[in-house]
Amino acid sequence: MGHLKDGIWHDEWYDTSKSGGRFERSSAGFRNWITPDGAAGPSGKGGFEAEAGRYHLYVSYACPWAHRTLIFRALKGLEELISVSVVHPDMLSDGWTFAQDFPGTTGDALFGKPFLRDIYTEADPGLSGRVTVPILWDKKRDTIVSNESSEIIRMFNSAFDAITGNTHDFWPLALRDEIETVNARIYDTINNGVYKAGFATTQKAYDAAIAPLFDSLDWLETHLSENRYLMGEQVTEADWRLFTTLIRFDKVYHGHFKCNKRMVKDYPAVWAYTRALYQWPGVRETVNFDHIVRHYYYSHDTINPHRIVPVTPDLDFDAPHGRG
Ligand SMILES: N[C@@H](CCC(=O)N[C@@H](CS)C(=O)NCC(=O)O)C(=O)O
Repeated sequence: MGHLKDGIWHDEWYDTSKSGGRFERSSAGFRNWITPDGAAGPSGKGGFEAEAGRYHLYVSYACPWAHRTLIFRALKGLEELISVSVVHPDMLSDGWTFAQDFPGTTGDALFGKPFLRDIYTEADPGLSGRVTVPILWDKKRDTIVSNESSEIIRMFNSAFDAITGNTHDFWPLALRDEIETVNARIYDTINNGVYKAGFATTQKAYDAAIAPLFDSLDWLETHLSENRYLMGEQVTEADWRLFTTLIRFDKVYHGHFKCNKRMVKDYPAVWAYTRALYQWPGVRETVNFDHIVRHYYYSHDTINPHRIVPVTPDLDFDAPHGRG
């Protein structure tokens, strides 16, 4: 685990000494957009037009942010258009690697490189920054389009519609303001909230993360008892962004990140909602619990120094959800 400085790898864990023990996620560096005609998106440069076979996704099955992009690739019928490389679940002193001694890994399908950091330096040999998944790579211009999952899913939502004919809209214009509001709360208190609890290095930082996390889960239980999805009757990106944290919660975050006040399965509506999303056509195939459980328990040696990978609860995600 580390980061690149001027293109050189430095093996260092997150430094929480300057933030009172709080984990602070750094922002992604590549912010271009694929658009139907190659026009520049809301940020970054233009020139990335939607084309079949041009783009490649680097993901970890373990990572909730990368998982969003795999879900959108499936929901939007992009599997044949956008190829994928899957890293090894262990993220140790070399960061994410393309080792292939774990089922489901693919190696680096484009360059045959050993490490994910090599993809970043391929785009920019002097790069400084964290080496994160997901990465959306452009095979034509040989560079990274984006390494920000929240933006990659919005590209996938619409940029390729004219090619695929799939016009399902998970970010509908009429709901955008409401989606942004819900996304902000869920990102801060749940998606990133579990990380803030788990990576906290002071009691105060942990306490500050855990209370809002469970407040939000309590709120979700009420909201999802009255509404089928976060926005009511229509499934949107807000649901898929929430799902990738809920699906990991009982097996990993509850124990490993000390989010042990309650489990998702203790919240009847949230648990049924999680199963309903899991059972959505194409989604089950994006969930790989072997990678998820192994990654967290084996990679975070500041939290779990003996790297014991525990047994996790048997959960029947295929049980009927009763939510229509
Ligand atoms: N803003 C990024 C965050 C991605 C991210 O933090 N990914 C984690 C894996 S879950 C990672 O690769 N971490 C490696 C590191 O921080 O060095 C996104 O949402 O795309």
